[in-house]
Amino acid sequence: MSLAQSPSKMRFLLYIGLIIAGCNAQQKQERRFPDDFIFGTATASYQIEGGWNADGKGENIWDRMTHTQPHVIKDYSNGDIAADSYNNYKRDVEMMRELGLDAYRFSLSWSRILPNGLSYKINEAGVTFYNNYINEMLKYNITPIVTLYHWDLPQKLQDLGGFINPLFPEWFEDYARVAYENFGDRVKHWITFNEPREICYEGYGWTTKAPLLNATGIGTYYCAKYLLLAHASAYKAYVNDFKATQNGECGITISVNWFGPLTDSADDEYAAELKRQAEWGLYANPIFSEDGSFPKELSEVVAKKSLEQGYKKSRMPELSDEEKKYIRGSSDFFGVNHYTGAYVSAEDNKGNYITPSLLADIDVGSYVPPEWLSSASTWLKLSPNSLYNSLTHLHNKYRNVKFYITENGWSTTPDSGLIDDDRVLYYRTALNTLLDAMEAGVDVKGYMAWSLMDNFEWMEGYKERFGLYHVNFEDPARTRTPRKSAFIYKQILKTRVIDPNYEPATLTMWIDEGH
Ligand code: PNW
Repeated sequence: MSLAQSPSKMRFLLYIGLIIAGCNAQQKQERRFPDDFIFGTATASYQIEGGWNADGKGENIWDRMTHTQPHVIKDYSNGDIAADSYNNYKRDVEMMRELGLDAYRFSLSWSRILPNGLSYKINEAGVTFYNNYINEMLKYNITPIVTLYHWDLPQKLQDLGGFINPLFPEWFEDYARVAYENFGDRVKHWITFNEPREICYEGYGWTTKAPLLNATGIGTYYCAKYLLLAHASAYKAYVNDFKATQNGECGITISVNWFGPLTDSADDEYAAELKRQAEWGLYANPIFSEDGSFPKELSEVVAKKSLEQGYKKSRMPELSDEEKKYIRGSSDFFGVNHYTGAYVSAEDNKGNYITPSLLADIDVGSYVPPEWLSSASTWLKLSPNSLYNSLTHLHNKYRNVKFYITENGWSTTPDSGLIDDDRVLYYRTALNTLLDAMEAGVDVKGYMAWSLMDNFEWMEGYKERFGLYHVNFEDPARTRTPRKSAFIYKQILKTRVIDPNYEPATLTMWIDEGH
């Protein structure tokens, strides 16, 4: 008997077919980003704005360092003009519309708004610039996400000791209030600091970011303490005096790369834990953990080594019970900047660390498999599951925290052109593992690609490019041109699905209806 002659068999097959189709649809459904998931891109003031002394802006630590010590930047360049967003902000917003962004994360230049850093003198031209930028975004329904501090401290405050001055929390709170007062009617997402590790370890404890303090072994830890107090002060100012009327949220962004043990030995597990505590736990624990203290093992190691080295007390300052209480819980979300990962070993691949220093304190080695795809940045490799590992780890460690990925991206060389297949592979891999993490129960509300466009990559100058858009820095107009990755990102945002086979038909951009 043929199938066609057996209605019951037909019905059965149809039924099975529907189940399979249903499962497929459901599977596809599960791999979609939710409609209310916020997709955006990120930038930072000093990296894109230029206009370094325009219309009353004060000097900041990057102006000072690049002008007086140009040799510390790989190509002797600086951010005096950068991508000239100060004059190109309408084009920036047009690019956001081309990509179909839900949100745009950018930072305010403190010394553009408060030239000396202190809040008694406001530079109205600076406020106007940000008003224009924000209003242009809102015209097209693009949500501004504002970082108050992305590394460009007013030089006058640095002259007074910067983050190590106990008055720093007060200065920062005053500045934050000026920002809430002027922009908070339209800005509903605030990030106090971008990447405490890069501020404190690289800038105060080492020489890989301004202000090059090189106070190894001490600078990092003292900076961490006052940064956390400043963050908590700005958070509380928002919650107490603005939240009820402005209805927004305030949090912090911390760089979290993944550090897993090289082997499953107890020593490597401990080494990896120490590394995580030194890299990000130092800043995250006081805010997100239940006890609100600096990480336990790291504190113990620093205290022990300090005494052995003849210090009277630990080089890591204490947080008093009152300070812990003040800092604990002071964030509505955890902003994660994630780029890469490495394996950590208790014995292998150690460096010759300067003593005392954060690296000598933890004294662990790290290993990066040679087969991981390399970017144009020495530190940035495609570490396949690192975003998933970081997010699930943080989710298990700090309960009930909601996350935004506030940066994630890939660098290419200046001459690598517009076909950036490695960047496409990196983004697709990261976004797939982000979906894995969300399916595993991690509460992630949004994702910002770093970066909207090529920009001043700090010590690397213009030698490393992170943009979805290429910027021509030779051209006075700083012309922006979309790379292939821009079209791939646009497609993912529009469909909410990562199609591994999608290829753009053309590299000519357009704006979809509604943007
Ligand atoms: C971020 N790491 O810094 C910054 O927030 C951006 O301003 C910067 O342009 C971007 O990443 C690319 O470098 C990081 O060593 C610097 O893993 C270094 C690391 C991570 C983030």
